[in-house]
Amino acid sequence: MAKSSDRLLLYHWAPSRSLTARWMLEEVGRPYDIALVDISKGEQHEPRHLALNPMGKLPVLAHGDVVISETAAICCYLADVFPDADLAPAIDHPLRGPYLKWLFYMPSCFEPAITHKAMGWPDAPRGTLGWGSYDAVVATLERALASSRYILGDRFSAADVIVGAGIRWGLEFKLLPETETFRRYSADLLARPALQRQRSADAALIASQSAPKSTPQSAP
Ligand SMILES: N[C@@H](CCC(=O)N[C@@H](CS)C(=O)NCC(=O)O)C(=O)O
Repeated sequence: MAKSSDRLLLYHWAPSRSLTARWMLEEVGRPYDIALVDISKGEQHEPRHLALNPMGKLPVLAHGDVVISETAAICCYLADVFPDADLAPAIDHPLRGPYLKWLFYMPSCFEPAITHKAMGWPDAPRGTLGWGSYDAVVATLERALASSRYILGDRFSAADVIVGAGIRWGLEFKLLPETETFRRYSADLLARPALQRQRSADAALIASQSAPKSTPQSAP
């Protein structure tokens, strides 16, 4: 079992879902290190990465000897291991149930629904799909946020990192309707210093990847 003081190491690439894990690390506010795994070169399928995540995917977080993949699980783990950051309702708090529901809702309903739509796959019977339908998924989220600042009301939590990342991504790629509710929620999250820190760190990382590796020497 890891101690909260153990080293946090994020296996990361930008752009990727790993940006969400890094945002969460910024919300936690503890020092962390980054190990780059270049998914454009397929490094996520090399044996040393497969030993961490047999799915060959990012993000992966190592905390001491604990290794976690799946973005929502990483966020849930960090919120629980660093309770001082106040990013999760305690296990006996009435909001713990809704908190877990939204953490699971995004990867198990939102992601497949939005992927299905993005791919233009034909509709399947509602009862067969775990997410019901794209319209039901979007309407459920919209209703939950319509009269609430965050997904749990006035209280920001790790669930907003997961819900917010999904909504921001859906808006960016025009896979979600630009409703007033989604726009307002997304703008509120964007104002958070932790998200700003992650965005500028990853923008710098992306810029450094596209920059020429060495400066050409001047002609004699
Ligand atoms: N269910 C995973 C999905 C992770 C995922 O699909 N990551 C992508 C980057 S956004 C990846 O690593 N793709 C590389 C590949 O599949 O080869 C999560 O939520 O963390």
